[in-house]
Amino acid sequence: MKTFPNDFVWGAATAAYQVEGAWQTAGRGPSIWDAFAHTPGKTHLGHTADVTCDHYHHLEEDVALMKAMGLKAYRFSIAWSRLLPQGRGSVNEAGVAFYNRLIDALLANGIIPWVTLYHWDLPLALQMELDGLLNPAIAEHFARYAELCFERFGDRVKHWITLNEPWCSAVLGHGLGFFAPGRTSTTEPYLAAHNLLRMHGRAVAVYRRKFQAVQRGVIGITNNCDWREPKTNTVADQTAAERGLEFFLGWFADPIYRGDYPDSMRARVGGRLPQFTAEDRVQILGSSDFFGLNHYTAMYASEPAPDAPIGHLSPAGNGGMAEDQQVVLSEDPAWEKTDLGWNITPWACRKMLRWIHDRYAHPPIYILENGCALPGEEDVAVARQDERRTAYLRSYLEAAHAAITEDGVDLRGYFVWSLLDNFEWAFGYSKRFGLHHVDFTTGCRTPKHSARWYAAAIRGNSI
Ligand code: GBH
Repeated sequence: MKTFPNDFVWGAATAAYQVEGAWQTAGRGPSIWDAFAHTPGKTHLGHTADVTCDHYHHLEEDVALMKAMGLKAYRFSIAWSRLLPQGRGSVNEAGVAFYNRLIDALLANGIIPWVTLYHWDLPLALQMELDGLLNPAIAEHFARYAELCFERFGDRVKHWITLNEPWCSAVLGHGLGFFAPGRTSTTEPYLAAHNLLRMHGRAVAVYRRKFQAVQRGVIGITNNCDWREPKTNTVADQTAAERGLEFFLGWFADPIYRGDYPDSMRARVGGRLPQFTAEDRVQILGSSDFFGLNHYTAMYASEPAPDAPIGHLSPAGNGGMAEDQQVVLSEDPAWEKTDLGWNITPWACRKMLRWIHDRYAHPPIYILENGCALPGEEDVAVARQDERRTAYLRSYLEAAHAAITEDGVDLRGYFVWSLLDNFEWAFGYSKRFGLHHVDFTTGCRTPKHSARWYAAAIRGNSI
């Protein structure tokens, strides 16, 4: 048996667009994901999240599921366009009321809310009128929206996450066009990423200047990173793997913890990689009270042969703009895979944590997402017997435990992705990550084996 530190935070996560539904209810404005999903050909079978889990109308029931598991914390996101239908300007009080009900219900059940301000659902008006993340002014608009959230919810919310996985917004949204707003470019990912960091920096500055002393909460960002394992132990492959991680996580974490993009990126991306103004640099440096990590999988990395073409290994990208980082990815056919084809590599989770610990001077870390999609789970009978998910979660938690006890990593919490089966972005409803099965016709929720196993782990603070 492996016991976790005393105050270890056991959580589960969701995101507004993936679970809420009620896309036109009570004054919610459209987001870029509504527009994207409603565009033919962008999502699996044209699926949209107009209804999805209908969490908007199942709020009390969903909090009861969390309570039944003994969840210590619940990570959810606020839909910017539910509060500000146009992204700026007048406030939709019905949207504020919905999140007040959710926050109050969580607290009444002893569950700590961890709130993400931006999980990819940019108000459509800001895309149409300003070009969204490509316009430097987006940072001010985000800071104003963030301030509204601190004002209205900060008396009860003490854990803030500015952005979820800016890498996805940059690479998948503006590089490969796989996510909203569906742009394809080798320049725009770097511009979007730069503005995302500026958005984060501004929002944190507002929180620290006006709210933190009184509200006494913490604020940070969560970045995603898939581990890169050197394919061989040659220096060339080790360097390639390191570079792969710098292009993936260093891109977003180095400016926050070290003051600029990694040297390897400056050298390869050249003039397409923006410079920080002195003001932005200072605002972004040190702007995270904790290190949020979303981690799922790993690949081998190797140095390309002199004449070898650099290809995208997967439609979801290879951890940076492939053309720029010059890292060849591959995988071991022996590795087990999830329903998304992602490798199940728990050992890599421990290495990932150690890498962050070493590179960023031992920050407090929270794994804010980890989980897996499994096949056949549209059938509730199959979903209830998800022992493979239980095994996945146990193996990653074992790796996390080793990172804490053997490597001295300051890991303080772990959030499963996800509480519920939900709208899996471009894959629509075809991929299921939930601890609870959702019947998308009836809205019925059913706990899977993994939900019961997780409840026992929480109860015992151990696996
Ligand atoms: C997260 O992103 C999101 O925050 C969440 O909304 C989403 O539902 C959840 O994960 C599940 O997808 O093709 O083998 O190269 C995950 C970020 C980035 C992780 C791409 C896997 C590709 C693996 N993902 N990465 S591979």
